Amino acid sequence: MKKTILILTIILLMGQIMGQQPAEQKVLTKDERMAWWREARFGMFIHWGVYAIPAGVWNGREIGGIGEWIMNRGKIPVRDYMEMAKQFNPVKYDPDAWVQMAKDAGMKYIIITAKHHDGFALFKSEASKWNVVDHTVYGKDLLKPLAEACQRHGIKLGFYYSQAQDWVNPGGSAARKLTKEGWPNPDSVIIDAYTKEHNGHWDPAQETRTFAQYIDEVAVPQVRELLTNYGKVAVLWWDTPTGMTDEAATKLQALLALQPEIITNDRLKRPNFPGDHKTPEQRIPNLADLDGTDWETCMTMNNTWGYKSYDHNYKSPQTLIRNLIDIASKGGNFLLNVGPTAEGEFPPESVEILREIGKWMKVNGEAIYGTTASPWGLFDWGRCTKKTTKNGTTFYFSVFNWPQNGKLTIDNFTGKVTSAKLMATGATVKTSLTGKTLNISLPPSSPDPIATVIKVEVIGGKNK
Ligand code: FHN
Repeated sequence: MKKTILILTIILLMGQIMGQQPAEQKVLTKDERMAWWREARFGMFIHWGVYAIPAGVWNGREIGGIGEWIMNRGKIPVRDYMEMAKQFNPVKYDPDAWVQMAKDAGMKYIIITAKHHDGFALFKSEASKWNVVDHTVYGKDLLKPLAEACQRHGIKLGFYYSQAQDWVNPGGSAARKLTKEGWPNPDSVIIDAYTKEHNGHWDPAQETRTFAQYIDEVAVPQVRELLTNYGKVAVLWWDTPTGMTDEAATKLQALLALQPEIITNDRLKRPNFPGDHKTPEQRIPNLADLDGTDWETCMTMNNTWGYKSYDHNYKSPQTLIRNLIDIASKGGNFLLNVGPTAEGEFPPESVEILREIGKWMKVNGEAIYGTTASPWGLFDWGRCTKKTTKNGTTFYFSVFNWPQNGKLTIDNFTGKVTSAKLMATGATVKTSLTGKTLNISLPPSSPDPIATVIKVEVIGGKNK
């Protein structure tokens, strides 16, 4: 009986959605939907919400862990957290400046937390008054101007949506412990807790609705609002399927028909809702971990996704640029996070890092965009990315460790080199073949201490 009701619900939901679809909508293949994403390779993650107000401190005490988890880690009562949120007033919010900084850094898409686990919606929602328009002094939708700015700048916009965890809208689940990757603790006791209604909650106010009611009354209508009210949405980035059920996941997945070109990730519910790409977090997979599925590493610049006033432990531009190259050389995407302040500004350290990344991308971006994985795996001196062209293949050898003897060799190389030059200076470099070994002669010092790219164009060959 329950299954019949579910099937009828889905049919009804699909009917509603299809009714909003232009009849001529062509169903795209996955490769067609993923084409821009595989070309882009580099995007900006934005974790922004009322958690930027406490910024890691509550009642004068520093709360450990990632900043956007302060309500959970601090076991803050719902009433107190909501009271704090009223003062959210990002008067310095300038979405055009944000998008320009992402664009100048060489990023091609932006994913912003439309609603994170604290349930606070950065957009006007009829499903819950716990949103920036109805609950804060600021009183304006934050996503609409961002969507307009992305449109103006030709940057794709996606929404992160915490579909299961919601620590304020009653019935939303609450993970109690996270693994180092940020996932709920796989320990059986904890997992068991997730499947029981309300385990993980710390305030009775979180328990006045069931999870199923939360899904129907908050998550489904809000995802529909996000996929209806903001123009074309390029990505729906689900997160932490804590307590998620197949029934709930099926309802949410059905809404994607509102955006036929949309891409989603593997976090709606595992393992039977794989989405379009995997999401290694705060780590870059080893070649052995890769199985041909599209993947995107998401990573913080410091140690927190949401802003914390005292986390100044930022990775260097060198580390982040080399991460980007390493990821591209393995065929993945890099989603690099910024956690804006409560006033609506990127932290100064993030601005500076984005500027430095942009300088490198301005010269070498073609070694990242639209490339595929190296046919030779990794080199101890650096990485390789590849682009198939109509005339043959272009290889981009990114050198991290400049050879003392001025020589690079690449074994198992086939084909004829037609051009070889340093992208940083445009200078031609000498190459030669010894059997199947390509020899590249380099100047005494590296023009770019972070990574000098050697662009080698080849005709023929079987360097797969
Ligand atoms: O719990 C979240 C966390 O706050 C953050 O949003 C990351 C980003 O991928 N995802 C979850 C942890 O895996």
